Amino acid sequence: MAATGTKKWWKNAIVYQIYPRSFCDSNGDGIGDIPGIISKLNYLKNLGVDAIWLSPIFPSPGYDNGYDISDYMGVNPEFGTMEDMERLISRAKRIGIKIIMDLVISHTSDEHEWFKKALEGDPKYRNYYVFRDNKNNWASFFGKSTWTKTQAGDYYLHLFSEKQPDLNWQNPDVYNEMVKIMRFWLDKGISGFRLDGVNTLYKDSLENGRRRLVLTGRENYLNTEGGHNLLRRFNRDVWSKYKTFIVGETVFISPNEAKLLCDEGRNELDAIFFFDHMHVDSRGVKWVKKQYRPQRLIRILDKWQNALEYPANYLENHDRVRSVNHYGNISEFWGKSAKLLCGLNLSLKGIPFIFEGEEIGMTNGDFRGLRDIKDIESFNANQFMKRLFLTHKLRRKLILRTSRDNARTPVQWDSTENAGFTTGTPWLKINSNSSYINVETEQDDEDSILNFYKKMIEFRKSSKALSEGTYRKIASPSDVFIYTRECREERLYIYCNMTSSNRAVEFYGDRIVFGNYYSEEQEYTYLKPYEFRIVASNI
Ligand code: TEU
Ligand code: CA
Repeated sequence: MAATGTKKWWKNAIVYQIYPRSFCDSNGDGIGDIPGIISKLNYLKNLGVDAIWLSPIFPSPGYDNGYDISDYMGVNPEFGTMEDMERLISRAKRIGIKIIMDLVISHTSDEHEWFKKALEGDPKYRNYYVFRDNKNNWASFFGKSTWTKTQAGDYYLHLFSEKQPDLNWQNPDVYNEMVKIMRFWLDKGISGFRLDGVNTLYKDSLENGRRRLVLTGRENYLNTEGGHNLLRRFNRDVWSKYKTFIVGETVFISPNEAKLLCDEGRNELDAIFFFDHMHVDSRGVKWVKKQYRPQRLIRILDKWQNALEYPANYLENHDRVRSVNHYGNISEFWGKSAKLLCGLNLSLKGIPFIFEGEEIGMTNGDFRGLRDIKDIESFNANQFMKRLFLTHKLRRKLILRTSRDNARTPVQWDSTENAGFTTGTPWLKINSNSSYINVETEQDDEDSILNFYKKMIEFRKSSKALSEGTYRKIASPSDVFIYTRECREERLYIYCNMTSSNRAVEFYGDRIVFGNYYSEEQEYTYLKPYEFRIVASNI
């Protein structure tokens, strides 16, 4: 697949994110698991993806669904055994799929041995975390204080929940532990890591921060020089020794900071996830909405296309709402808009990430009320809103439409009662639209979203312009995204009408080679609602 022997494998890769809890349950306990993933490897191969990003599978008390790790070198019994994991790695390898593990190194669970020993007063392990006699004014990601009082009367730092104490990255022992952990998994045959919140690791100081609406205190730890140094050391000591792909989840990241992290010459990360496009329709905090305007999304994507050589492109993940709800239209144009978003994500420059269920056009959860929601972030938000005296009705509305659980509902495999996800009771409510939005139904339908994904993936793989070419935006109506992807042999014009009405556009290029409308429906002076098309040019 790679053009030259030296080209890094991930530069042409298409990655599929699995949130194990919601993917496929093999034993009827209602929770997705590793044998479930193994049973779907052929499905993924058929879809055409090259790598899987596996959300955390480590032992965890599960307050943040595995993003609170209590043992980095084990497997959560809810998901299976180490043998299952080894089997997954070797079976995937046999069919040419690589595995990227999600590693949360900014914090552990408070039930990790290290933290337990720290609380017992063991000085070695106390220095793994951040204990202080006094709190500062920092705000946490989950809307509560960042400091929790211990029985001894002092406080520990946690940027997320109190169940997720932050590690002290100024302590070289913490670095050495993580080196061991990364080698342990790489030696088992995985191909890299998705590093959770990786630009927050190294705290320069614990000074009070400037007061902000979101994340007061962040200037003390975001993108610090100490943080860059840690990544360079990991790269030198571990990653460069294996053929890894390392993608960092980076919060509040700007293009300039991202360039520093991804610049090949600096030997830090390979790619980063940016977030701007997730916030197009919110005001400061995600619970407060403003109207979605496609031009804002287009402007942001264009900015990131120009900033980085290999942007990690995604339209949804386990922390966000479903993209077809976010940027598409789930009533009249569900199929068309889901295909448009597929076309967009898979024709941009960079590394496309597909989140489980996105390929069949899964929509947000249809929760009946707050009682259906399980996420800790939603729980905390509800508590917070209660303190502000928001009515139940309002809290319900704000939380249901934005909760992370919207993307975490079980994958819909068929039209049976529990959507083929489980034979038991699913841990999170399955969307009732599984009667028609499901893998089995879509496999049999030539015109389905799923088959569109397959064709688009194939198209991308067979096109040098799409997988390796340059990107350039072309002037267009502000809510239509038109760009070229070009290499020496091939120039493609990509058209994305991001709206639910017709849009007049200039027609460039010679032949329509791909699209989400039938050729007899395609016009040469305007685009139809959510139309996606690729036009080749004779150069
Ligand atoms: O998310 C980090 C992060 O930046 C979150 O604040 C994210 O913006 C939030 O979930 C949106 O509501 C990572 C994981 O992806 C997330 O699932 C974890 O909860 C979090 O780290 C803590 O480990
Ligand atoms: Ca299970």
